[in-house]
Amino acid sequence: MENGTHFRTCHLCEAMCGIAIEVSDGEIQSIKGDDNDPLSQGHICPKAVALKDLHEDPERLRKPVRRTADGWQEMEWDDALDFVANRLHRVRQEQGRNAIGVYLGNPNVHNHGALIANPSFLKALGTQNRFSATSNDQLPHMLANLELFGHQLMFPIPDIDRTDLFICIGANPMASNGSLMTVPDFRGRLKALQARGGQMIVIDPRRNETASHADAFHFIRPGTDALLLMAMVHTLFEEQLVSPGHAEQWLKDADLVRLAALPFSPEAVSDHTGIAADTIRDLARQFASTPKAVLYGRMGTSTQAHGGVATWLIYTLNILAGKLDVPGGVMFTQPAVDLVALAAMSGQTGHFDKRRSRVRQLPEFGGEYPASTMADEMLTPGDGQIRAFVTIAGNPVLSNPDGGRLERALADLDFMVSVDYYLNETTRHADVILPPTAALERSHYDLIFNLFSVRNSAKYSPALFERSDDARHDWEILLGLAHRLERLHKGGQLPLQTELGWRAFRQLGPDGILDLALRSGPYGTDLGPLRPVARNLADLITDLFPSGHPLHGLAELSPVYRRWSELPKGLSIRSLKACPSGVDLGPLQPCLPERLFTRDGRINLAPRRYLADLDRLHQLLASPVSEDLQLIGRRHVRSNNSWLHNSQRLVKGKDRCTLLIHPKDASRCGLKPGDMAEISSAVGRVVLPVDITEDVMSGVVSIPHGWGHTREGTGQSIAAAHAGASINDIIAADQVDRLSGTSVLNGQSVKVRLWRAERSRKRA
Ligand SMILES: Nc1nc2c(c(=O)[nH]1)N[C@H]1C(S)=C(S)[C@@H](COP(=O)(O)OP(=O)(O)OC[C@H]3O[C@@H](n4cnc5c(=O)[nH]c(N)nc54)[C@H](O)[C@@H]3O)O[C@H]1N2
Ligand SMILES: Nc1nc2c(c(=O)[nH]1)N[C@H]1C(S)=C(S)[C@@H](COP(=O)(O)OP(=O)(O)OC[C@H]3O[C@@H](n4cnc5c(=O)[nH]c(N)nc54)[C@H](O)[C@@H]3O)O[C@H]1N2
Ligand code: SF4
Ligand SMILES: [Mo]
Repeated sequence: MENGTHFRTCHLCEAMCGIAIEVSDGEIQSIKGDDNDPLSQGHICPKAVALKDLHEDPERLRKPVRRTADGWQEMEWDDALDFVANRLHRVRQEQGRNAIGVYLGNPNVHNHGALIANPSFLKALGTQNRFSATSNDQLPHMLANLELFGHQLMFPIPDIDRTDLFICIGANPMASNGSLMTVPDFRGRLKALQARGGQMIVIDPRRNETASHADAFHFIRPGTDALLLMAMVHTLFEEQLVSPGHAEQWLKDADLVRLAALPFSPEAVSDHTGIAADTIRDLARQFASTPKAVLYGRMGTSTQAHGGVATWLIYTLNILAGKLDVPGGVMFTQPAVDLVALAAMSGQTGHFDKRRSRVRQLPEFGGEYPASTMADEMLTPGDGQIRAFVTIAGNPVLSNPDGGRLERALADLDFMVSVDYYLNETTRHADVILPPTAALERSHYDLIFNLFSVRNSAKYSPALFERSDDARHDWEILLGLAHRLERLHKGGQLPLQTELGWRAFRQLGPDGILDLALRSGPYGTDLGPLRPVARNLADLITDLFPSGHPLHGLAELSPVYRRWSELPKGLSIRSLKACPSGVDLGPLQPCLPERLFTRDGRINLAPRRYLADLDRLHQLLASPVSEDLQLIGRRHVRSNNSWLHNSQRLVKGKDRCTLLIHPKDASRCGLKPGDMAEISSAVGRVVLPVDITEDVMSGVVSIPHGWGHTREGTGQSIAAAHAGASINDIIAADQVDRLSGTSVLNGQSVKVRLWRAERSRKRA
């Protein structure tokens, strides 16, 4: 490791901030924002500095460990991989392939090695019991992409740098730094927006960190967004404000949307949403009459009982008001590794509800079942019951609804393996933990977040620290397991051609494949005489990917592809290495209709699935407004899901895992400042300090997720000293958005009361 400044991308959240890491004597001296990064221009948040803690954390696992009667025992890599492959193979032989379940957590998408290796591993597992964080997150967006644009990866992204009106509903980019909107320095971009006379409006059950910078803010009752959005659609039609602009020529069935919205007048939805009818009309008018405007929704509108319909309506409003595919509206990215085009070329634009889960009959999305039903599949006997489980970079005990039940299910398995470098609430149930290298020991390229970026750019970061001989990357672990499994399935031997493929894959590694993808992508370099060689190589390795995997398209791509012929050329790993702060590839560009993947080349505004789900919305409108307290989540800029709490500098200070409650509700529940509250639901209860505040809507309480480091036998002492409680211990897993299968993480009913032990302690 050389002394000096190393430039790379922070991989912790979606913002892709450029960082400058000062190293001397093999140690990190400082981590600062990289002013030359074309996207983030020097911005970072407090988490970036914690990359040092993560790297140096003595509690981070560095070698495989196996659970024994005398505790965890270290293993050599080959032994560990053989052992795991044999155990998984045995389960498959004895109980069938679906007896193995697998869960992929969020950090996989921040890791190009894992992204490239996972499909081969999943193929080798061969199970239909696949789960991921998607169904606790962005599934409704992917479904809307698929239904409206014909491709699950066609995410419309707010063109925030050129818009004049940013309506933010159910998102908190000031804390999250943006999601499905890679937007480093949201604050700075917002200031610029406001400086050019633009406005931001926030709609949320909590006056969140983003709201405090807004020009207008409206409370909304959790789970009622679809009603509000319907009323906005209603108003657009009623007041002849529908004006799709250049998208009009590809639209169909707008009239069905008009009819669907008829019963949802602003007056009709006002009580339920908690927003005055006049305010709703004004919102619709302001949105329609501002030429450059964006309506943006995220976790709050997606992970709730009507997440599917709410997300569809957000898309629909943008389209009806003429904000799609125009500067200042919602636009599509053109990343250097064009996963959209690659996937389309290999025939994989996505699918939904091709089959249903065994126990609850929930729909698959992209080959995954809703994570809310993971425990059911483990605990319910019968053919296809999950008896062995694999987690890769996930902590579902804390991140999944009803973590308590999932925990019991994990404890009851025949075998479990986790690819993870922490012994945490989930991995403590594993028989073997396989820890990968830490982020700074591997190269980095954002395959996914460039799809969401508010501006096109590209950046490659080589590994900063050399890994030890005894360390394995995620991709090596996954390929190691996949190769062993494939051999075992075939009775020990694979055909020569396949073995050659494996060797080529390992030799190329994710960086070799990335290089091919960059060179053959929109900003690549024509390979010239190397093209046939690359094609053979790509053909060889693509055998190892499932059919329909984006990499199958690799050999067909070309930087001189018609649509791309205008773009600047020359990207490869080598050329990117010469620009360690990254290269700017310009603002988002209109790309429709070429980039539409629907069969008829049009945008169907009223897909059957959404219309069929409107019965539930009518029922919501017809039922009385709930008197129960509604639970919502929250995020804090110094935390990241469940796994950064072992960094002292991030957890220090005021307790952040608290219950936010409105003064009226607090007094109704007999709570005063300084009290502890017991929050309970049908599935569990947690106890937390109360934070009484008018920033949360009356009738709503808020708890952040990712806490609850109270479980025995974990290996994160700092996290355990700042344990908090897990919101997912009281979120029921049987509540999903019935349309999409997405977990209802926001808007479940809970009961709150003074915690009795606290009461008695005070009396004493
Ligand atoms: N109630 C509620 N629940 C939620 C949410 C919410 O808002 N409210 N949010 C949901 C969302 S959006 C998400 S994305 C999920 C996240 O849920 P998960 O992905 O299940 O959980 P994380 O907390 O991100 O845990 C990541 C795990 O990966 C490990 N890890 C970190 N980096 C690496 C790596 O490079 N390689 C490997 N192999 N392991 C690594 C960490 O040690 C940790 O164990 O939580 C969801 N759960
Ligand atoms: N600091 C930090 N950054 C992160 C993460 C993190 O854990 N910490 N996680 C990353 C991940 S994995 C993701 S997916 C993103 C998420 O990014 P965001 O979606 O921006 O983050 P959240 O804080 O979950 O914002 C959800 C908002 O919805 C509101 N809300 C809850 N229920 C409702 C409702 O029914 N209707 C409406 N309108 N609003 C509602 C909440 O009050 C909250 O303000 O953040 C990413 N960035
Ligand atoms: S916002 Fe913070 S955590 Fe996210 S990429 Fe930037 S520095 Fe990293
Ligand atoms: Mo997420």
